[in-house]
Amino acid sequence: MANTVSQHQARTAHPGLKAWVDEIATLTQPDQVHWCDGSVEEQGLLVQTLIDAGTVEKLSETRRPGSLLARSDPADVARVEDRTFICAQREVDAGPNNHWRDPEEMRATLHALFEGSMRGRTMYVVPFSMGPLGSPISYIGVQLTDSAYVALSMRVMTRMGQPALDVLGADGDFVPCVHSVGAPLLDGAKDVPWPCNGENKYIVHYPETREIWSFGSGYGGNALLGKKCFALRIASVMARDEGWLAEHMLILKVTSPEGEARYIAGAFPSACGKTNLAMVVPTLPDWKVETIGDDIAWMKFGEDGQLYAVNPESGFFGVAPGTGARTNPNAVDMVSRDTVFTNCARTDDGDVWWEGMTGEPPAHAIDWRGQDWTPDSESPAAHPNARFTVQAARCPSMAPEWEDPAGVPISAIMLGGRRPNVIPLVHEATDWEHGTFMGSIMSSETTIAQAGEVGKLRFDPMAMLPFCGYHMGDYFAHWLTVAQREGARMPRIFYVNWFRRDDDGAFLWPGFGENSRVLAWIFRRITGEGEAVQTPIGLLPPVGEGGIETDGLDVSPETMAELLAVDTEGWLAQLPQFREHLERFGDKLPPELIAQLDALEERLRAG
Ligand code: GTP
Ligand code: SPV
Ligand code: MN
Repeated sequence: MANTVSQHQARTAHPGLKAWVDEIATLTQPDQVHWCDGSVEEQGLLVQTLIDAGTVEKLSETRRPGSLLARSDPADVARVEDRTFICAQREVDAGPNNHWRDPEEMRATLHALFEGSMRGRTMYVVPFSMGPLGSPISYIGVQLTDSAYVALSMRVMTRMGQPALDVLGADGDFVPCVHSVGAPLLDGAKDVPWPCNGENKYIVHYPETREIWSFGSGYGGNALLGKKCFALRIASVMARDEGWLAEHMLILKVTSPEGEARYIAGAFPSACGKTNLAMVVPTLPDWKVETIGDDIAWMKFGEDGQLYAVNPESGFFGVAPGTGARTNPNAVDMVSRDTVFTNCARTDDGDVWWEGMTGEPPAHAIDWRGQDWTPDSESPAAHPNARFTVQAARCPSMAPEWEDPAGVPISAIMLGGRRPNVIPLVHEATDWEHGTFMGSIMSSETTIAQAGEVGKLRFDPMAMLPFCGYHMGDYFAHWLTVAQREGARMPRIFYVNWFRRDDDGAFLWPGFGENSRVLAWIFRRITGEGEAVQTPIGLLPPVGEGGIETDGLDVSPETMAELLAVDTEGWLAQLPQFREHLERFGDKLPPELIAQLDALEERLRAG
């Protein structure tokens, strides 16, 4: 095996890239260096390496062809926001939304950690394109990693390998991303199935030099550095500097019964429904929804003044629990083969299982920790942040144009989060500035996608709180500024909430496929046919005629009225929190947002 690996040669004429790879190899001292070409042979090699190491096991070829199951270390199951740093030169540029460390001090800390950190391992050189290869909206990154699991995942999640090196050419720019699981194998020590460094995790970004260094974790956004680290934290800084938007948004295409199509983006925090909505199967007859992306949108202005979006990723790293035939049949089909599952349970017939996959749990399974599990067990079979990793091309609802290098024109942006009360099912901003304000006061209950307490309400502006690579006050200003551009035709902004609950904690709105009813109303608003009523908080669908289509919907008229009511008392009670939240951003808070808050208060008090 070692020989096969070392046979790979760098097929790049980029002196800067070669010098950097040499420099990092000298620092981290891997046994060998493997330049990833993205070939099928290489995929086979990575899979075999992972099987030999016990990191993954093959699932049944009849039940789940071409698929693998990985079990992570229980200390490495989600993003670690308290170990994520933005090391801008000046603390004020990182803002109160980020953990800041002095870049020089951080470089010294990391240098010590990375020194020799890849001993006994292979360093994979993973060139990748975020966005369609060669698109004017795309960028190149190169990740160095000592994890074969990460290299294999990057192959799914990005356009990885020789084609990315070809785009880079001899002198192109790339974002350097250095990753180590932080578990060197000294003197032939035996490896563990999921090497990581539970005590010493660092997810570090240098925004000015556009560099990423990640240490100690092999899981998801901590380790697949093209995703949150590059495509959001670093890209948000690039977008600010260059006049575009890098956002934590799904992108979908809606086609009406008349055959007209529109593209809509949606910013919901982690584990708040982006993947599900991006692949939704409408319950409304004759409406069609197709998928462009499920997590990240890069949007640049076209000559016509519209924002054109690409999905920078080429795969899905989706939440497994809750994914079932009723909630997301497209995803069920998509993961039926050629998928890497992480922290799901394994059934006795060599398949995977998770809570919400089927109505009936298996009588016995091996849980995500590798232990016997039965429906009587106290803990879930799959970790709540268990994920599937699969190529986007496997998704039956992909829109044919999902890889169009020109991107797709965005007509509307949805904002949303988990709010058990106050926030109605949907309301529309009166204009871009009002919509920016809505985004700035977004809040949501925390989920299992990040380490920490679950179900705690926190402000998460534009779903970017953990992902904005600079001061959020500057980020709000950037949203306001892009709309000032000559000839800009900004998307309309809508705030949705699928997560209202009754007094017993049950969801008031059935969600999933029924969300198509809200998409249809948004569509009609964009095309100018839809009705809305002006309220103190914005534009709402009329209850009944002309509003949300309720034919065939199993929700009582009373509940619909509750979902679409303006809870004036509830909003008034939140105003002091909104103010306190916005004031955190100090001098950098655009005055327009305080003016919006004052105006909202005035309208609410006027009734
Ligand atoms: P990240 O990948 O972490 O960014 O998450 P995401 O925003 O893509 O969330 P995803 O679609 O994976 O959904 C996360 C959880 O929310 C799953 O358990 C879903 O079952 C649940 N969910 C998604 N859509 C709805 C909905 O319309 N209603 C309800 N009640 N739950 C939903
Ligand atoms: C999220 O947490 O928003 C995710 C999962 O999409 S991760 O890739 O781990 O960031
Ligand atoms: Mn996400």
